Amino acid sequence: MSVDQLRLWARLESLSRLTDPDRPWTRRSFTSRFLEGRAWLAAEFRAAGLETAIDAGGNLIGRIEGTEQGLKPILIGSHSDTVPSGGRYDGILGVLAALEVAQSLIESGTRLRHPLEVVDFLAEEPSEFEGLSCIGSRAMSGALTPQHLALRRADGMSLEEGIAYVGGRPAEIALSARRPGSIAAYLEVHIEQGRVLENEAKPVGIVTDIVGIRRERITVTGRADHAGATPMPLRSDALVGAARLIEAAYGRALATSGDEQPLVATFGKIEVSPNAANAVPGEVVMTLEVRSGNEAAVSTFGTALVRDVQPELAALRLAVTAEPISNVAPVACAPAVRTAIADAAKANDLGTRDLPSGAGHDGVFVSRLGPIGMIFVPCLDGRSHAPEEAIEPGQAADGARALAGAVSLLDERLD
Ligand code: HGY
Ligand code: MN
Ligand code: MN
Repeated sequence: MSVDQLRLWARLESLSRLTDPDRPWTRRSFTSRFLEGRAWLAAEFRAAGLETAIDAGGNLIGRIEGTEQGLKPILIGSHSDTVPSGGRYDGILGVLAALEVAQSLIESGTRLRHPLEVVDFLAEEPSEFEGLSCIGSRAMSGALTPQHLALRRADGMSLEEGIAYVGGRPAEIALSARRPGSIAAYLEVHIEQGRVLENEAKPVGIVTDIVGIRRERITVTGRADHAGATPMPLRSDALVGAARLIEAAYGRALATSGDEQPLVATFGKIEVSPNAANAVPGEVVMTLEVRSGNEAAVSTFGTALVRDVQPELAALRLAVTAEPISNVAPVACAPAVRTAIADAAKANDLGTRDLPSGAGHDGVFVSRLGPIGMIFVPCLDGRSHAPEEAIEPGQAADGARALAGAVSLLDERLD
């Protein structure tokens, strides 16, 4: 069974163009733009011959029945939402490679033993609901709580309302969550979002594990004052305190770069108030995100940072607090799935390289339901979460070929 490279590339072009025109490429979850993309995807799923529906958690799922009764489904897919001003391929490559594999199976008359489900997971990227990510895969795996559903975004919409807005049925999420062991396997094709495969000229990366991610809300409290009339020794400038925390976090994370499991720390989101050129910042609220394969290091980084920098901030007449937002442990990809990917790549003469994922993915939650694996393809200069993100048509097709081969092998090998 072969995949159609031209059709895959044409679909990538079509879906990526459904973006906020003023900030390519942007298709934020829970927006009308996202629904445009979903409508297009659902039409493509149906045209390809998939039984298509949206599940309770808002995931778009296209299904092909298997030949053997009672076998658990193989899931393949990714996400179709983006970060603001993100790239064209993060997420949709995995959804459209999965669709290409499913359609090629149907067209070639190949029937798998297992049911096959192509999934577009809702809101994989940090959402406007307090930054919560992987919302659809949390819902599918029973990890979306009533507290999550009660989160509200700036315009007042609750996550519960948001899931209904995209066609989900929030009241049914708890009951319809899938059970551990309910899937045969999950595979996702994704751009690497790093430089390893490009540097080593390897077309396929076999992911070994997905890093753990912890996000905390750090609040620095000072006092808003007149920027002209307030002498420097009397100020409580919250942004100066935030700068000390940011500098300290950067240095501590940098120091781990040579470790076997390095840690990365990012303050990517920051709000200053009153945020006026002529006012001393009275408060800073920012998100500390820490990632590593080393779970213990991730869980203690924020607490240690605040504890150690707090005296310096007190001397600046500032207070600092840290509140957890989310915490996801690192997850290992399943050996049987990794082997199937390696065998499929070999059968397609595609060179491979094992590597960890520094990015988070829905597979972290889907791993609660069964064995997972990820197939990385190179992207230009490793760039992602930026409009410069780029891949070649052949690279996209290589990912789809490896996926097609791995699905066929897992279908033969798994019960
Ligand atoms: O943030 C991540 O790692 C992923 O791109 N959502
Ligand atoms: Mn992403
Ligand atoms: Mn992604």
